[in-house]
Amino acid sequence: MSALQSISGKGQATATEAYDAVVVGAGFAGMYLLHRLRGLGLSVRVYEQGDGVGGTWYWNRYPGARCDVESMQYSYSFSDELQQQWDWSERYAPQPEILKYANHVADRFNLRPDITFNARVEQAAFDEETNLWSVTTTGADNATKTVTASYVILATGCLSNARMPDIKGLKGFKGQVYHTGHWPHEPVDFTGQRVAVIGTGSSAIQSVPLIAAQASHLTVFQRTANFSIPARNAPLTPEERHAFRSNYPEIRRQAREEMRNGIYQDLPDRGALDDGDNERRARYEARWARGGLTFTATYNNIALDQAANDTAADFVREKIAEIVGDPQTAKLLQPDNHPIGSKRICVDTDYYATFNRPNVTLVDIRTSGIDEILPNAVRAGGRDYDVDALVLATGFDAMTGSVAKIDIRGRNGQTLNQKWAEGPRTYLGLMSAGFPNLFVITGPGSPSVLSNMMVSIEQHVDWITDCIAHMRGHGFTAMEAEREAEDKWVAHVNEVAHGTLYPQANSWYMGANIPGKPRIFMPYIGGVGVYRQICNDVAAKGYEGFRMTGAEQQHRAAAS
Ligand code: N01
Repeated sequence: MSALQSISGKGQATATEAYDAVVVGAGFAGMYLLHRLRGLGLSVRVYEQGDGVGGTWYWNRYPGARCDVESMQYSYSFSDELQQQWDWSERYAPQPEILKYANHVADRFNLRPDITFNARVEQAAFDEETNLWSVTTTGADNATKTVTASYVILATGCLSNARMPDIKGLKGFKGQVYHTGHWPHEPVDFTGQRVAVIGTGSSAIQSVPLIAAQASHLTVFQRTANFSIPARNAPLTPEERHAFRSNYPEIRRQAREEMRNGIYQDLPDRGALDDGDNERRARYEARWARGGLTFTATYNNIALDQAANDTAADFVREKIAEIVGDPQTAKLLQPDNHPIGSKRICVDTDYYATFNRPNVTLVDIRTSGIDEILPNAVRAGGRDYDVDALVLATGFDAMTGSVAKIDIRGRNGQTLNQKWAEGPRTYLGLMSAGFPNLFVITGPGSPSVLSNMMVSIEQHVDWITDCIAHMRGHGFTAMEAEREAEDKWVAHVNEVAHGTLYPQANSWYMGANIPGKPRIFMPYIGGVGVYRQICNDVAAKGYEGFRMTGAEQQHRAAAS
């Protein structure tokens, strides 16, 4: 099919662009998808609301933003030349470098001609007669445009819908207001300013030390204390790069097939209670000294067993008390209402130590919340804190937020928002029954945010590409998840989650950060290796649990 088809009717020519596939989003998922689908010979159009590639790394430009998975692993594996040639400068690359990498990939694989920037996808509606989607976008000039496509693939990202908190008086604040997830492209200078940061998740934990170093005073408003592990970030040496590069095939294989979270690491061979106090402390000390996310992999039952979890949580709480000089501040910073790891664990550089600075104040808002924002102050617990600028590190409507912003209409005109009103329902996190030929990359019900996103993105893109190749090879024009398979999968995702400590926390994994959002544990916690095997088995069994149709009509049409 050509990228541009002219459909003429009764002498009046109207032109509609028709694509084989429309991809929503030009982050790492959308870019790789474009590359693979073009490889199949498909015409593809990617719509991206930003004016550049990079997705999360395009929007999250706050001070200190960097990835928390080591860059040698948080990178594409599909091109060996790329992974051999790209030089990461640090163990955890900063956001500008990751964005540079995204742009390099876009240029290297000549992706830009098939991407429309500054275009928001507003609606996607499925036509049951033609098996085609109509996709409507709004461009920078506010003009709307509709194209058709056989497949629509949502590569919208899990943490892309920055959430403005509903705090009284926010709109009347006279100074600058920033959201970490929607940071300006121009440099922001807080020198000489009194700054408030609201929130203490990963984004705050990364940005607080840098903002504190600039601001005349920083006030951090904390509703829930979080566990954070030192990153131990450092420049990568040529030897370290070489160690990865020379062993990449095996490292990538293990990350994909053997690791629960898609990060190559040494796996624990025992539970936390299998060691005595001294041995356990030595192991935690070693992981703490090494730094990074893998702290919670010191033992194999930290996410499963409360008593085991307590040993890791106690260790981190002790570390906080050691680092923070003022005992009252240290106490506030020690998380005490959720198991360690049940909220996404944070990785920091000098976060806790920042509270030893004379120009930093921690304000506990756990019970009272923020009363209101005044034109030049934040009022909390009946006290006013004068500020010149406000940084909202209040997170995202995660996993479903960006999908929900699009008016997606499947069979019988049912919208995806109607179908997901009680929580997202998918088969394998890839498709939702009633929405044929609509795929989601790293959707709810897949490991996604519990994994190295690059591993999960590549797995989904490869699976979907193979699936579309299979459909086309067999003449199928529509594919859809079967309701029964979906129900079973949703039940399985739920059951596995409830076998762990994760659902105990009021986390964004559970939708708990958004008032009114259904409390469902959204990602699949079974691990990327297990999940990959399930997806491969489904494909090997002729896409079991999916219904493929259309080949009969094609045969009939060919015969007549
Ligand atoms: O957002 P969050 P984030 N009044 O939702 C608080 C990834 N990420 O942007 O916990 C007062 O974690 C809220 O309080 P509570 C990573 O997966 C990765 O920091 O709801 N406070 C919380 O403290 C991460 O998990 C990287 O009680 C309010 C904070 O705001 C995810 O993105 C870097 C409030 C939000 O924390 C999200 O992280 C950054 C209100 N009305 C992010 N509303 C790396 O790769 C919310 N809060 C390193």
